[in-house]
Amino acid sequence: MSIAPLDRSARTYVAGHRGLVGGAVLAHLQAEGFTDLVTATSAEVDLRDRGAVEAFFDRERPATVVLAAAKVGGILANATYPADFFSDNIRIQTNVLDAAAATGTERLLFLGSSCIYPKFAEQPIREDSLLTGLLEPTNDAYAIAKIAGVLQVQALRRQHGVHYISAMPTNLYGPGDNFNPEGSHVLPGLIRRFEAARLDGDPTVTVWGTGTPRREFLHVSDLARACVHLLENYDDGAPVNIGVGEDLPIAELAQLVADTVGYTGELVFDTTKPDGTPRKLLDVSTIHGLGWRAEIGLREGLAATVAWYREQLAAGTVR
Ligand code: GFB
Repeated sequence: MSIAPLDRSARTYVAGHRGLVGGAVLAHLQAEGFTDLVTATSAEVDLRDRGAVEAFFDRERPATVVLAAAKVGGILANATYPADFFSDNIRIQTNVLDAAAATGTERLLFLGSSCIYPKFAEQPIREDSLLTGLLEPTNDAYAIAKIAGVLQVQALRRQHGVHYISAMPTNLYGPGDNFNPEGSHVLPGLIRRFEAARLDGDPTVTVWGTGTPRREFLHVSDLARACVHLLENYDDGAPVNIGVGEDLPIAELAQLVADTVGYTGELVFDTTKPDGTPRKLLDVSTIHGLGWRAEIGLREGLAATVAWYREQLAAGTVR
């Protein structure tokens, strides 16, 4: 298939439009002039329910699908609820991928995560390191579910000749994130904790782990742009990494969040909490070769996310 620009008038379904990724993808598609956008809340269509998904696809028959719906969470949520992360994600992606293939969806992008790669993969992590080593135990259930999604995309391409692709983003952040102090990822978790400490005048703030693991952070608006770019410029079964190409230690990130929030107290490291993977910097040469690069720097993106969080806090709508 020669890669053609997406038909902006064709029916386009964003699965997971109320989440961090889906919300950014929907906003980007609207900005790009897509005129026939379809969404459904989980109350309207529970994607874990195969019958409901089949009925939805029979009715809507989208030409393009971005599969951003998933059960996601930070290291503590993944370590605490592995069975839920496995079961929900396997059902969501299997139902959507099967229904898309059965109803003629032409282009589909499946979103995974950088945690699908081996815990001790050579850094930066290349896409071909997939399945070459043991996974990080705190999120192996979620990782196996996402790896299964990558393989299901490859199997559908082989068996049915569909032009579906998979993308593996690094750690994401931005407006629309989950700021729950226990279940969230590190960046929103720290924003919430430092802002509360600033407002309450707390002398110390606890950061989980040793602070030595390194993480890379991509603003979700950059990710949304990458999703459309890949749908219009990539058609192979191999997953494609999406990242910024640089990382930093958690301790440095925590200080950056404190500075951005304006917190001046002490950081305390709670080493009873897990560190997780020591590093997971993604090799982004594939997507750079396709003409996409991240544009939003961490300081700029963090300041905008803190501003957005404060607006939600004032409106009482923080998730
Ligand atoms: O973002 P995070 O929860 O997940 O944790 P991963 C990243 C690092 O931040 C870990 C430390 O070393 C945590 O110990 N950390 C420090 C904190 N303070 C906090 C805090 O307040 N909250 C959180 N959550 N972490 C996830 C996977 O791994 O990466 C997911 O579990 C997904 O499945 C996601 O793949 C992209 O980056 O370690």
